[in-house]
Amino acid sequence: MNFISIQNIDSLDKWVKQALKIKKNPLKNKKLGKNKTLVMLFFNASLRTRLSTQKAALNLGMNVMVMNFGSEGWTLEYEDGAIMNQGASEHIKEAAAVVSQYADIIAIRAFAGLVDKEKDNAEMVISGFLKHATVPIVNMESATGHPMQSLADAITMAEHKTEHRPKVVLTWAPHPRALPQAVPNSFVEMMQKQTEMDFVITHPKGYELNPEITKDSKIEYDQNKAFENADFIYAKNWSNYKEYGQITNSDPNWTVTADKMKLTNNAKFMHCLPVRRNVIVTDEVIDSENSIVIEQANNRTYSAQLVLQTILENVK
Ligand code: AN0
Ligand code: CP
Repeated sequence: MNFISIQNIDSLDKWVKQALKIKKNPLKNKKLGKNKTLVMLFFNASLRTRLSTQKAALNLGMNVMVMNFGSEGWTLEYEDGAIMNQGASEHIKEAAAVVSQYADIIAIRAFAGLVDKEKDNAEMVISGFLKHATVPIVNMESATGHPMQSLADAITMAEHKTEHRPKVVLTWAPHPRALPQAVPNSFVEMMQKQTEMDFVITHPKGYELNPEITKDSKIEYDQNKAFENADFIYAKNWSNYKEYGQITNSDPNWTVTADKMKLTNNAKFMHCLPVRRNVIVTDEVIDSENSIVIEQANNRTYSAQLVLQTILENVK
């Protein structure tokens, strides 16, 4: 069993309930991972994913090895039949097979390059490991998805919802650097699996996410209108998907402010972090009582722990 996408979750309600059970007693399965090793490979920076996934593995009694592959590993070749007389030193075929000798589970972070849409959509790194590794693979944010984040988001909303059918708004916000669509993609896919929530995406015209992911999810281009009566505001920047990887809008009017939060039903504020203060969201909002970003980060541990536990139970 691999955990690559939100689509690997059969019943979201069931997974959220299980994660909340783990949160109540995180050390209950301390023996499950005994003598099993998680190898985490990072092709990009991380704070939360690295520490929460490591903590989850330790809670399960696993051993953990972490490698910053992007800066410390050999440059990998992914193309079949490549004549390797250029920059890459090692082929994914050997690299993935070799890491599998040391690992019972391999977790990988490899962001979108945001240059070549087809390459990013092909998930070169994750697909290469899926093809050539011999142990389960976990996605810690790939080119197109960040499912462990969205599972943590679902857990956090379940804990903080006060309405029977809350309204959840995913809002684009400006950012000085081009960011991937992975977080909003997985958030959308997770929201599509919610049975008792209304969902609206708001972003400037032209910033549509991949339509194969958004499908018939509602889009409202007027941010103020989208915020009306919302119970959760989930802010995130992403770069343009059509004009791939470009920043075609940096309008500060899209920043989440206290005035905008006043339009909501006393909504909770969410962001996956790291966040640029006073660009994505004002200090006033992120420092307010309605901000649940730290609890969201805390829930990354239980999201990761459920994923690792499910895999360990399946390979036993
Ligand atoms: C990354 C992104 O937007 O995908 C990671 C978020 C979890 N964010 C940045 O690079 C700032
Ligand atoms: N939210 C998240 O994945 O944070 P890091 O990039 O710090 O891991």
